[in-house]
Amino acid sequence: MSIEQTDVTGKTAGSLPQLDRTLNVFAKPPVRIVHLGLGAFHRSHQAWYTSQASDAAEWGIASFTGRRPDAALALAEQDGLFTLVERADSGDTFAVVGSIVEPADGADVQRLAELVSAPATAVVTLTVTEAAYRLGADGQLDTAASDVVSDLALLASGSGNPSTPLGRLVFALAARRTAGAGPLAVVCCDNLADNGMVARKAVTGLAAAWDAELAAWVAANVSFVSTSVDRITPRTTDADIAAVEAACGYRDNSPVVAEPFTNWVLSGDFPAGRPRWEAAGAVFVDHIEPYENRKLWLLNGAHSLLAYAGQLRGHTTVAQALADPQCLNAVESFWDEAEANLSGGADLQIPAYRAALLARFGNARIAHHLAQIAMDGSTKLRMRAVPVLLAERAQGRSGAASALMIAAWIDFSAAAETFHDPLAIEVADANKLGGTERVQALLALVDPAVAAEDAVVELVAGLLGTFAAGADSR
Ligand code: CS2
Repeated sequence: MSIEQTDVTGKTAGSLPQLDRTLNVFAKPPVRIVHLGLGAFHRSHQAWYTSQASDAAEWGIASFTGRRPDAALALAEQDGLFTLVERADSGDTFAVVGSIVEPADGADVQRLAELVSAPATAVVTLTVTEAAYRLGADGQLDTAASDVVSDLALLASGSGNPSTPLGRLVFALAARRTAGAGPLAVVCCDNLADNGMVARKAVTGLAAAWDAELAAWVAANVSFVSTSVDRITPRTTDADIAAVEAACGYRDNSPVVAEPFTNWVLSGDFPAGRPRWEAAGAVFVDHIEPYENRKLWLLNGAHSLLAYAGQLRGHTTVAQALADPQCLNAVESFWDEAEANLSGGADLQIPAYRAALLARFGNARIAHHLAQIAMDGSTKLRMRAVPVLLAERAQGRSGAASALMIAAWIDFSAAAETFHDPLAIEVADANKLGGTERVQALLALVDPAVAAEDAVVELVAGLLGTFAAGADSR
């Protein structure tokens, strides 16, 4: 793919990019990857890596939206092309990404099944959000969740199309089995610990509840690859669209803005092949856990802490919250706890990783909104705060800095005007209770084992109100 970049600070590196396939070096690559979750992050990450692979000409992506068709409609008007704005402290660079060759409405389940069952399709990637896997706090598929129940009914009766991403994927995998198109890899790119296993449990759980033979086929033919994905990608704004127009001289209705930093670590098999993503810097490892934990705890953990603490203290973006000493201290203390429990040795380069995070979070030109990060906290805290808290307590320490992240979430859940969470109703009910009972009920929504420990309930209860306006002394 031809990538031409412009430095908006003045110097032009190459000619201006164009949203025009005829000007790109390659014609449309054939669809060999199907993606679920067409959003900004997918475009700045997997689509970018695929466009930079050394065999990019062979790998096109059909990318399906989640709940609404809008992103696919807008992208389809541009033949799938979009501008990636890399926003550094020092300026912007612009590049056209051409790997998405078929932007599609997620509701078009027949097209999804057609593409997943095509023999050329080798990889299915997923960015469907942490909450979409519908695993309960016990780590198993929540077969009582209302959307799981209704998808299973639709699958069983054959009377309509499933509406959840996992239901749609299972439907499409059944079509691949019928077509005899052979094995393929499902690559989970959501921020979950052991995300390949999570995807496996969700997919096989749903398949087994529908059709035992399909579940056996999935077990024998689908490889679930675990990955750690990283690139800060805030939501695109109208100002971003105007910036692209001003710098590039064309109208792109779907640009995506991201930090220059990007990282992808993968572990698992690709039985039908894969793009040579390593040419773009992707790393393939045998043991992903240390990388996963480093990213989930240090980056995502700090993000969640800043999201709740920062908003309680009146901040809007990550960079603003980080500039507040009270929030920064909380992050550093949480990082100390996380670091003490990260195994992986010197290879993980934790001091350099922490320093780089401070610089990445401090990039004030990336307006990364805390409200966006604050969403789905009950699921996110399970990955970001709970493992560190439990590890600290297992070592005989208090885990106070991890507990503070949960306390901030609890305070935020009661104070927020908009509270977006798969358990929002349960959270609202728990918030009607008082004192310790309330804290215990809220903790139980995050992790029942944590809620069962009276000492943790007391610890969290004692930390409530830390980030209230004017509470600077803690
Ligand atoms: C963030 C992530 O919204 C969130 O929960 O923590 O989207 C984060 O920006 C990415 O994982 C960065 O790679």
